[in-house]
Amino acid sequence: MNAYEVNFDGLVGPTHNYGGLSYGNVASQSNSQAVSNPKEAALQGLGKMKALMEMGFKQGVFAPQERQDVAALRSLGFSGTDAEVIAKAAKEAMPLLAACSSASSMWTANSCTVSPSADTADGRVHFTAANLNCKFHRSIEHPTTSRVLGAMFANDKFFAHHTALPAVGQFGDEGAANHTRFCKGYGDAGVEFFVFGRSAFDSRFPAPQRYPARQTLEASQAVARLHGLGSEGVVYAQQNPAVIDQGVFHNDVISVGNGEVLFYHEDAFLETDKVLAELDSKLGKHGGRFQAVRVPRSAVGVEDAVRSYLFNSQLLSRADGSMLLIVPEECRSNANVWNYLNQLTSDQGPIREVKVFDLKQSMQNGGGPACLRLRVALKEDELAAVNQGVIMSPQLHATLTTWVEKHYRDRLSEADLADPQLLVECRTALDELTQILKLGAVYPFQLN
Ligand code: SUG
Repeated sequence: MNAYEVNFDGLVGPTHNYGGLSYGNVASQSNSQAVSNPKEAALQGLGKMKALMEMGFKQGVFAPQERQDVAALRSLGFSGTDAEVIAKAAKEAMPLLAACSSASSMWTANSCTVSPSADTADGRVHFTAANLNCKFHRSIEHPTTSRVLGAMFANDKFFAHHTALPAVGQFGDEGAANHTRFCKGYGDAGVEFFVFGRSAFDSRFPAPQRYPARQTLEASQAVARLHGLGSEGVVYAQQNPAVIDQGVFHNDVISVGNGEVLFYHEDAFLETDKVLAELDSKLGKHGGRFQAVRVPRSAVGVEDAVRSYLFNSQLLSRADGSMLLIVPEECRSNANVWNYLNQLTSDQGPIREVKVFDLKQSMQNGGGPACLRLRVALKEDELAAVNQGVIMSPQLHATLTTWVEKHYRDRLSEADLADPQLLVECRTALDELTQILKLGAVYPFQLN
C-alpha cells in the first residue's frame, strides 16, 4: 500500500502579533512590540501550502484558535462581560492579555507528537498533544489542539489520541519540534528520534545555564510509552545545552531529518558519535541506510543557524528519491548560509535542491517553514480516513485566501489587543472556518 508524508500547516490566526513572549527565542525577544500584519502572515503561510501542493506533495491545513482567550483570562481572575474582561486585563496586566492573544498555535510542529501506524504496537497512528508548559501563552493551546486533532483524524480504527502530559515542567513537552522519524519508506516501520533538553529527575544530565530547556527526557519517554513504540524503534539524544543558551529553543532549530537522512549542525547534540551510531544501527535493522549530513561550524556558526533558520527547513523526498530543502528567505540573505547551500546542492549528497519562501511575519516570532507544519506519515487507507475538509486543494486555497482577505487586519499593535472588537472578528472568522474545513464544534465560544 502506498504511504505519504502529509504536511498539515498551521493557518495563522487573526491575532498574529509580536508579544515578546518567548524568553530563549531570539526572534521573539528582538521583535517584541513590533507592529504585525496578520493578513500578510496568513497569506504567506497559504502561499507555502499552495506551492507544496503544486509540487505534488500532500498538504493539509490545521485550524487556528480563538484569541483573545477570554476563558484563560477569567481563570486568572478577570471577570465581567467578555469586553470587560479584556478591558480589565489591558489596564491591569497587559503582559497577560498579550499572552492570551497570541496566535502561536500556527506553529503546528509544536501541536503534538505523531507516531505512524507502522511503528506502534496497536497499528494505529498515535497523537499526543503537547502540553507546551514552558510558556504560559503556549500552555493554553492543548485543549483546543486536541479537539482540532480529534476532528481532523476522527476515526478510532486508524487514529489514537492522547491528551497532553501532566502540566508541570518535569514533563515539559514541545511535540514534534523535538521529534524526527527515520525510515526507508513512509509506510515502513522506522526509528523515532526524540531530542530532549534536560532530564527532570536525573541530575547527572547537564542543563543549559541561560535559557530554558523546554523538553524533558521524561516527557519524551512518556510519549514513546503512550504510543507503544518498541525500544528497537526509538533513539533518545540530548540537545547540546550550549546551543540552547545561544537561542536553539527546539531541536528543529538545529537539525532536521527525513527518510534516511539527518541534516544537522555539528554542535546540535551531546555524544554525537554515539547517537549517530545508534541511529545507523537501528535504522539498518529496519532495512534503511542512515545518512548523516553534518554542517560544520566552520561553514555555518550556531549564530548564523539561529538567525537564518537553516535547519528549520522542510526536508522533502522528491519522486526520484533525492531531497528538496524548503528554506526561509533569511537563508538567502545570510552570505555564509547561502554559500553553504549552494555548495550542498552541487555535491553528490542526498539534498539536491533548495527552494526559498518568504515567511517573514512568522519568522519574526521564531517560526520558520518547519515550525509551521505538522508531519503525519499516512498509508493510503489512513489518508482516506482523514477529514477531507482539511486536505488542501486549489479550491480550498482559493476559499481560504478569500476568507483571510475578508476577516483579517493588516496591522496589529499591542494597543489593538485591548480592542474587544478583535475578539468578535476572530470568532466570526472561526465560525465560518469550521464550515469551510468541516470541523464541527471544536471551539467553545458561542456567537451572539
Ligand atoms: O514557542 N514563538 C514560538 C515559536 C515556535 C517555533 N516552533 C518550532 N521551532 N517548532 C515559541 O517560542 C513567540 C510569540 C510572541 O513572542 O509573540 C512564540 O511563541
